[in-house]
Amino acid sequence: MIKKIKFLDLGKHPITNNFLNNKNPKNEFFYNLKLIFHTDTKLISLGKFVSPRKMFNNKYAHRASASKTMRVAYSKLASSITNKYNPKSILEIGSNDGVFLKHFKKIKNLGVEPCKNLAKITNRMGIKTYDKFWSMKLSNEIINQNGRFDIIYSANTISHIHNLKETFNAIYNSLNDNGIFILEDPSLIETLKKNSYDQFYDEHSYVFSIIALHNITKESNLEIFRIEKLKTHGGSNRVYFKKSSNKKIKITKEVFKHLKNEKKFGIDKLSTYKKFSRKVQRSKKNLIKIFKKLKKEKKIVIGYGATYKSSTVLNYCNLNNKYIDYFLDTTPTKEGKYTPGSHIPILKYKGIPNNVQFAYLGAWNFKDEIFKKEKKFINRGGKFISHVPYPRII
Ligand code: DWN
Repeated sequence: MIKKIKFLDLGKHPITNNFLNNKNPKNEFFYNLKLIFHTDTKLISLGKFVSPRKMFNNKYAHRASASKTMRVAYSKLASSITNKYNPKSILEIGSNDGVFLKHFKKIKNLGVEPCKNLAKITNRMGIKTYDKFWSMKLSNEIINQNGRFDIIYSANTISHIHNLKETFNAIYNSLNDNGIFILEDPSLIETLKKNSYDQFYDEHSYVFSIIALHNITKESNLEIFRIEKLKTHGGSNRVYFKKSSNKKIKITKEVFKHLKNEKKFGIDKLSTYKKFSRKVQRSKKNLIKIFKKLKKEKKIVIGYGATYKSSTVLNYCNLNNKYIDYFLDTTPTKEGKYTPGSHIPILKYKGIPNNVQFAYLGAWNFKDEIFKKEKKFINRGGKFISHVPYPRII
């Protein structure tokens, strides 16, 4: 019997991509953000999914190429795929602004990107992009027009798709017999270790463990054969799959090591998530304490990086414009807007102004890049605030 058990209620949340045009919007959409443990597959998911069309539309704000860290990571991965597998064709599911696919102009490269504003960018770059949601129907349409693929890559996208069974079946369908599917998504074990509960929001229907991925994909005849641990996005896994029928590719030792480590950590036990839930509630209390103290001391506090993730923190901890004067963000489509639910203005990044004393790290996952860039702020005594791995002033 499939059992789904709720272990954390994060309250009411808006659509994280809904950056607002004004401070007092009418009819802003909210949903209940709850987290669920699936006892059969050991998956962790949201309790209720938000309609994909509400989230992924032609006003999608996030640009994968916005950070140097990610531009470098995608360029390195492209070289490594080319050197190791020498593919003749590649398909990317969730191609965003083409930051990865642009490295494959010499071979058959195709994108799938349901956010029409983004698909337009890559189509203009000469990368054929289907502006549709990934499905078996689309997989068959692409096969009819372009054939199957040597490599299918998908970063920070599969965790956003509700129907995993159809998703993986369609990936199997679109792969050549010797083809490889590479998935990259935030790691559940890292999320638990870092108490980064902001990995959960409308778009992240799932945060994957290797155990859950192993359990789900075997039904689609896909098999994990290699795993790379990444620092990106607060700790991610790059997981390589082959068709189960392909015996030429050997399963590496790390795969068994990851499965063993996760089991030892308790990824498959409800008690692990109950403990996480208690830690998250404590984190909320302590973060609010920091902001209240700074407010009382009349400090000038801003936000740095109006991330989708930070929406979970701001709305769960009721942090609004009373505590954070404004956010700075380098993404042009977020400039002049307000953060969803918390209604904090977002300003164009032109360096941190001299009067700012504290900056809440919405983009804590880019801490190293940001600390390097903001030496002037740090040297003049400016401090960052982060809730990861626990609420603190850095
Ligand atoms: O999975 C997802 C990830 C990959 O991207 C999506 N569901 C949505 C989005 O989530 P996010 O907003 O939490 O992602 P990032 O990449 O952590 O966002 C970083 C934000 O911070 C961007 O808006 C750019 C901004 N930024 C900045 O203003 N100055 C980033 C850096 C590094 C900077 O120096």
